[in-house]
Amino acid sequence: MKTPVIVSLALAASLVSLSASAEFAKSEDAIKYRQSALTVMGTHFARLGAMANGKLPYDAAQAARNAEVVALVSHLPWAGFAPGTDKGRESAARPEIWQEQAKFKDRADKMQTAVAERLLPAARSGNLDQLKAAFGPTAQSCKACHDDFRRR
Ligand code: ASC
Repeated sequence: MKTPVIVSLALAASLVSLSASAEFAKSEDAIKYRQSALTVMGTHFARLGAMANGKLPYDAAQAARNAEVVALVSHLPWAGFAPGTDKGRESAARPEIWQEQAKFKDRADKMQTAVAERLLPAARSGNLDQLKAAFGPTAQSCKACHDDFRRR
């Protein structure tokens, strides 16, 4: 069972890297896109948090599925932060995103690494203690970017 999931994730990731270079017709579309991706990622990440915190019954298969969604979608928002998309729709994005691009990219990379290397294997382990141990550091990688780049 495990190999096909990994293969399909790898295929999906290669499709995602192709689409990451596509442009959006309007700044508003890019902003909607990144907000949607972050909303989907946050929704599935929060379900893992609820399991880790005992607010939702632990279900190993659901935990793995949620982490797979987070892992795939973690690659998507960044294309929506293209130059010129600082305006065009109501957004919590701070101008520093476009002024400090290397730092922003570093934060995004760290989150994707935490998700791929900690959260996903922990969620696939079928072990709640491993999920609990991985959730906090991964949430910290979300927060590190929000602290510097998202309006409060
Ligand atoms: C979530 C979510 C985030 C992060 C962040 C972690 O569940 O939607 O944006 O965790 O709150 O600090």
